[in-house]
Amino acid sequence: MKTFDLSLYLVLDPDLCAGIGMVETARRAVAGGATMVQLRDKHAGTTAMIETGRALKQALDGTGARLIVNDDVEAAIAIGADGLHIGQEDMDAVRARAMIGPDMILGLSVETAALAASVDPSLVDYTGIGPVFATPTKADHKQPIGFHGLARLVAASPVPSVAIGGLKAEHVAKVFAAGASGLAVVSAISGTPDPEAATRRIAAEIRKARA
Ligand code: TZP
Ligand code: MG
Repeated sequence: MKTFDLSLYLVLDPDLCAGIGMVETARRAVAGGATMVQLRDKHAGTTAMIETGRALKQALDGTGARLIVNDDVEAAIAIGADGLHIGQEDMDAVRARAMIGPDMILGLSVETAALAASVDPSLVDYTGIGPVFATPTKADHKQPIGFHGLARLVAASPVPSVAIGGLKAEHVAKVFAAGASGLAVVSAISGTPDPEAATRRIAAEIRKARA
C-alpha cells in the first residue's frame, strides 16, 4: 500500500555503517522509531544493491517502515522495495514512474524553489529538500539552504517534503516549523555508538514537535 510516514527517514551509508553494517543499523533504527529507510550506496553495483536490499526488506518486514532504494531503479524493482528515490541528475520522474509503476513510492531531490514548484504530483510522492546545512556526509552537496530556504522550498513543493543535510535531534522543531513532514538523517544515526538510542532521541523530539 502506498502509505508512508516521512517523519524519521534514515538514509544508509555503507561507510558510516561499517561497524555493524547497513542491515543491523536499519533494524536498530526502526526499533527506535525510524519510519523510512533508504538504501543508498554510491559504489555498489546493481547485484550488490539487490543483495543488501533483499536483506533489508526481510529485516523491515512487518515493522511498517518503508524501504526506499536510491538511484538504482532496476535494484528497487528486483528487491520489491516500497519505493525509489532519485535526484535531478538521475533519470527523470516520467521515466522513473513508467518503470516502477503506479504503486511504488517515488521521491525526488530538489535543491531550489523552482525545481520544487516544477514537481508533478501525479508522478512524484515526496520531495527531499536540502541540504539544510553543509555536511561532510555528502562531499558534492549543493549550497546549504538553511531553515528559511527549507520553508520556501517546502511551500513550493506540491507534495510532502523531507528535509536533509546536517540534521540532528536538536533541529527537529525547526524542521517541522518550516513545514516539512520529517527529517532524513545519515550521521545522526549511522555510526553512532547506539543507533537505536540515537533514533529514540530524534523520535521523542518529533513527538514534541507534532504535539
Ligand atoms: N543529500 C543531501 S545532504 C545528504 C544527502 C544524501 C547527506 C546528509 O547526511 P547527514 O549525515 O545527515 O548530514
Ligand atoms: Mg541520485
